[in-house]
Amino acid sequence: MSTILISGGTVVTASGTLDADVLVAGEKIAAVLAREVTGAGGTGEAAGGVGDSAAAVAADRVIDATGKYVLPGGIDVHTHMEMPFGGTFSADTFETGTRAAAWGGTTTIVDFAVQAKGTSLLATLDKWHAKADGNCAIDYGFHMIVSDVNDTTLKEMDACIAAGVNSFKMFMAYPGVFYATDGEILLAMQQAARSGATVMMHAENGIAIDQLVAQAIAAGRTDPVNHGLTRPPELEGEATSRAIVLAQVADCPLYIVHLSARQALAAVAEARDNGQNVFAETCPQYLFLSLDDLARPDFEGAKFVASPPLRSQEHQDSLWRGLRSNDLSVVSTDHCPFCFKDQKELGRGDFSKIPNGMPGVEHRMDLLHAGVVAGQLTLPRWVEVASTTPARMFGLYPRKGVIAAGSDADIVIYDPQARQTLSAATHHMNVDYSAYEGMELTGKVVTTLSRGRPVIDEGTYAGSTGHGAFLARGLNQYLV
Ligand code: DUC
Ligand code: ZN
Ligand code: ZN
Repeated sequence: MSTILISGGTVVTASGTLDADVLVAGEKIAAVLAREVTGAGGTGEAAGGVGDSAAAVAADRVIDATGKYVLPGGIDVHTHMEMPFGGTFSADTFETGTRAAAWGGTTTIVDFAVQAKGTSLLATLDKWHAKADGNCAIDYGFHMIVSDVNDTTLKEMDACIAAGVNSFKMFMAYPGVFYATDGEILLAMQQAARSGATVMMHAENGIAIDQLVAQAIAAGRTDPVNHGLTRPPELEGEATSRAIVLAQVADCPLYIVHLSARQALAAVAEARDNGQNVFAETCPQYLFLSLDDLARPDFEGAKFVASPPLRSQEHQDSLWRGLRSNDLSVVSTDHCPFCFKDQKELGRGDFSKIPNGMPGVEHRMDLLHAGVVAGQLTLPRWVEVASTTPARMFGLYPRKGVIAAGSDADIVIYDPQARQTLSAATHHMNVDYSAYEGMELTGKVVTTLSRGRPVIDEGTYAGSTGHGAFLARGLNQYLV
């Protein structure tokens, strides 16, 4: 079994930082070897495997991580590779998307299998396995999008759970496509609750939104900014509150995806204060971009069309606060890239035809590190929202999400001083624009290990298609 010693770095986990060397044996972390404990917060998970001094360890390879952070690999629990949407497909395949993820320090994704109306959940799952199997550079799991609630679907939810897919996304938006009525949502929540599975909700009031969209188009307001203006934050707040009530009645764990509005955050915070099993994620685009980007001239705003839409600036402060208070527990990307040329352009002259989604899987760790640099998050909180909590929320912990003896050696060596400029010219996602073009950041991935295998090795791609394995997941580990 080959061994790697990562020496001289600062191990960062959700519970603190520790000056320690990390010994990898085969696919697992064999030991965390403390050099010196750095005060309060320096003990905890990172110290779980403290053993011999590093000097005594011989390894096949030694990676010098002096001056670098050593992190558990990022876990992005919201991606859409090759997703059918709006008459086209998201532009990253499992191959290109997982490669880009690794460049950015993400070692696990959880993608969404999408049930089309009139099809079965199990056939859908087979289809998504066929897309991913043998193509991924890093490990992956699936959630299931339920868009057709009927007796067969409800029964199949249990079979999905047995197959390691125990989180089911539903939509209060997109009438006629993914939309589920309140009654259908209640039925699916009751079904999920019997097994302790989680319902994930796209919480926007799609019925009201469709009226606003029709009014805007009829009035000739067709530019991309109208995508945002016709999806006001109040309608995200309302849908979030309604989802919370339905989950309460069904006694079902609820996870609000891609939360963007302070009204929605307030509803989540209240439910959590009341002891309900309600959780939420936000995404970097809602922390760093705004309605002003959607309003960029010459159709450039189309690059920023995603749902829920980018919000005005004041929502960003609430979201950062929510991340600190843990009312927002996770940051995922909702990576759903569509090229500007030929895909976003489908909506020239009618914003409602612009495919909804933005690229981001490559830059989540870096953008959140920018939040650390700006004082919005602490280092351990960075790791917590980007890796440890996603692992616990979606039943992957402690195999993933922590640097500890016995865990998978999914490890990122991160240079906190390196400078980089985000650009479509240098990113690895299969999309012809960057939502963050020209943004200068401090911090960059040097090396990414997936189960002990270098995928990014000192700034060079060293991975292989098909290394990534399917992860059957357990239940949410936060239920109260
Ligand atoms: N919701 C998502 O979660 N992803 C892409 C589009 C959408 O509306
Ligand atoms: Zn959604
Ligand atoms: Zn999504």
